[in-house]
Amino acid sequence: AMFFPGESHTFSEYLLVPGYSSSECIPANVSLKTPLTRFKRGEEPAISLNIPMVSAIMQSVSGEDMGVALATEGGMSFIYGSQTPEQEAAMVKAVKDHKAGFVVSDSTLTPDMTMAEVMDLKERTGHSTMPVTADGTAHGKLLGIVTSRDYRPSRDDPNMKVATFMTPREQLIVGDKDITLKKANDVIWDKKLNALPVVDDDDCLMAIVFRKDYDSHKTNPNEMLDTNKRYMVGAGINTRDYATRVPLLIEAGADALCIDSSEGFSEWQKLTIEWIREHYGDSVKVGAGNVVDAEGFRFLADCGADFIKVGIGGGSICITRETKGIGRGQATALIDVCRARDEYFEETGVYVPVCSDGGIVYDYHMTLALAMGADFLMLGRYFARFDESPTARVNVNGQYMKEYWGEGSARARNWQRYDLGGAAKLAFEEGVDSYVPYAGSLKDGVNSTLYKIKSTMCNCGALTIKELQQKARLTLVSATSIVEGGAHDVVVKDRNHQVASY
Ligand code: MZP
Repeated sequence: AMFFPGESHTFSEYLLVPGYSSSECIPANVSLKTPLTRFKRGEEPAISLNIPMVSAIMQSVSGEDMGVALATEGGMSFIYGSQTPEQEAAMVKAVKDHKAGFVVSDSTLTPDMTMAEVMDLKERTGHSTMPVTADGTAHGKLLGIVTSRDYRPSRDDPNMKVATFMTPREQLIVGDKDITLKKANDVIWDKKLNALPVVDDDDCLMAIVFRKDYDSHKTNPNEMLDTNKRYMVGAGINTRDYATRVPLLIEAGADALCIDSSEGFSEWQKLTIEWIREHYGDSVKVGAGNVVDAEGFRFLADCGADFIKVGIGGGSICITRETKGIGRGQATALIDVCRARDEYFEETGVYVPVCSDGGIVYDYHMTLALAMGADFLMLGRYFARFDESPTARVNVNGQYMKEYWGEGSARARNWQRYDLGGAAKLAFEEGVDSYVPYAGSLKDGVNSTLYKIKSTMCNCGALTIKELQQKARLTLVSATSIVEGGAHDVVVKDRNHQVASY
């Protein structure tokens, strides 16, 4: 047998040591843009993400609502493949057909906020819209908000939804434009405007409206939509029925595919990628995985995978390590694979993005994974907690939970993910069925996480993910220093605070 030197470690065993940060290094200046697909030196990737997050290829995570919500924030969902090709294609099409409209900042604003609080919120969430008052300055008091319930089909164009205000106002000033409302509930959306801050006579803001694709962490508002202004969405495939599934998914408009397998260092993946290249050339983008070492990476890179996923056994619902004894600590696997990715780039001039899949428990784990070299992250449990995941919200002992089950559980019966040839069935379980604490809307959760990531990047003196990877200084921590990192030697009053890891 060959023994890998040293132990394999996981994210919780590492910390970042801050580096010098200049006065330019503020969260508002951080870009989280990152490549999704392979590219040659000096060229741009065919697909980039504006935030380094994709949602897991799982029944309990990635359906239509997740697809729309995550694309809105600048990431991408991979619709689950453990359904018929027709069902999966219909979900992809539903995301693609979803009209990119306008949303109202209905989640975080409250009617009694002061202007200072609004500005603070703007800073923390990265929302681009500046509240503007009648005289064009930014002051006043927030009076109310418009919610998404106020959407109505436009009278001019029934395919377009517009915000209608439920509170009657005579005079509304938007930047340098005057808009006069004739009566309550009149449509006041002006298609030419990106943002529509509204004030009443007392210099009080009534509402802040901004485009869905108008957050500052998206460097170019249009980048999250492909040329027809449609949401980007990915889809999972397997190594069995690709000849049937892939054409349907491409026809439905999938932007990227990903072979969903618990173990990717296999000829099955090579055959799948070869089939795609034979039928579609490079026009269809396909990720592969999962692998946990340099050899596995190089194999899939040579097969032509557009991106490569790392991670075996680290998923929150995964019991593969217990049942089969295979896997590797996620941090060590990621560091090893990212080193191989960089060597491959040096050698061939081709950059193959690496996705760290599974095992993220705390928000800071995401920053660690990016610092260790990941280009983006695939998250299951994290997204399962939000309103937009396709599972039921249930009350368990007085606490709201969302259901979350593994693809290798008896409930999902995704035998293709664990397929090693032979009979088409799930021989034994590799995943569990579980609950995760309900965490509200994806928008709020993701924005709070991104702000933490950006703040830590600033502490490391980095304004881009590439810069973070170059500048990050990481240290392994001892078991006792992990204890030191939490609240210790005090009696914590609010126990919830201790478990509120987000
Ligand atoms: P996590 O974000 O919940 O920690 O992990 C999600 C990842 O776990 C998925 O993207 C997938 O790679 C993996 N997964 C999904 N189902 C199972 C299973 O049933 C699994 N064992 O390991």
